[in-house]
Amino acid sequence: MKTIVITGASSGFGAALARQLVEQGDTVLGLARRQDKLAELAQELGARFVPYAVDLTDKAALETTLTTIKQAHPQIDVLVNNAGLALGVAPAQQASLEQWETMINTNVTALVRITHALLPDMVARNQGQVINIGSTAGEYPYPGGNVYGGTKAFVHQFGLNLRADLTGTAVRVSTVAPGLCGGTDFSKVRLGDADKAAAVYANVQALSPEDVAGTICWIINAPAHMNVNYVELMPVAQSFAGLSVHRNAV
Ligand code: 8X3
Repeated sequence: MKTIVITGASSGFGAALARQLVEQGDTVLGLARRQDKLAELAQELGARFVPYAVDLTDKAALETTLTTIKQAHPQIDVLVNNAGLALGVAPAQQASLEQWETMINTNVTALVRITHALLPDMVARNQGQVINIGSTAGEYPYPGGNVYGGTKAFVHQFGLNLRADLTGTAVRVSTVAPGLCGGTDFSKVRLGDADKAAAVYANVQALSPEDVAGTICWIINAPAHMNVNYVELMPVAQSFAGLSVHRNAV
C-alpha cells in the first residue's frame, strides 16, 4: 500500500485518481486550493484521503505544506503532478500576459518546486515514482495553444531529463499526456464560459477523468523494473488536422 501525493486533487483527473487509489488501498495526500471541494472528497473517501488546502503558486504556503507533509509522512512513494490549467485561446499577439504567467506559475513553477522538494528523499530511499500530467498540446501545436502548449512541452522534456539524472536509481518518472477529455472544469476555466466549454465536447465521446486516472493507476501498479516514459491518450474521435498553409491571394 503506497502513500501518494496528488496535486490538483479536488476535481477532474486528480479526484478520479484519488478515488481509484483509495479504492485499491493506497493513502492519498491531496493538495488543492479549494478547501470546500477537498473537504467533500475527504468526507467521501474517509481516512485514507488526507486533504491539504494550499495555493500551489504561493511559494511560502507551498513550502510550509510540503514540510508538514514530509513530517507526517516520511515516505512518499509516488508524486503525481496533476495540477495545471489552460487560460485563454487568444493568439499570442493578443493574449493576456497575466494569464500566461498564471499558467507558467502553476504548470511549470509549482511542479518544479514540488518535485524538487520530494525527489531527494525518493533517491535517498532508492524507491519512488514521479508522474507528471502533460498534454497532447505539449506535442502538437495549435492556434491559441501558445503558452499552455509550451508549459506542457516543458513537462514532457523535464520528465525525460529527470530520467537521465536518475539513471542508476530505482526512482521512476512518467508523463501521461491526454488529449480531449471531458468531465472536468478544464474548458470552463480556459474559455471562461460554460456554454462555450460545453460546445467543445458536443457530440464527441471524449476521454473521461476515469480513463486518465486508470492509466495513472496502471503506471503506479506496473512492476518496479518497468518505467513508462510517456503515454499519450486521445479519444478515438480525435485525430490530426495536418499543417496549415496560408496562400496569398494573387
Ligand atoms: C488538454 C488537451 O487538446 O484540450 O490538455 O488542448 S487540449
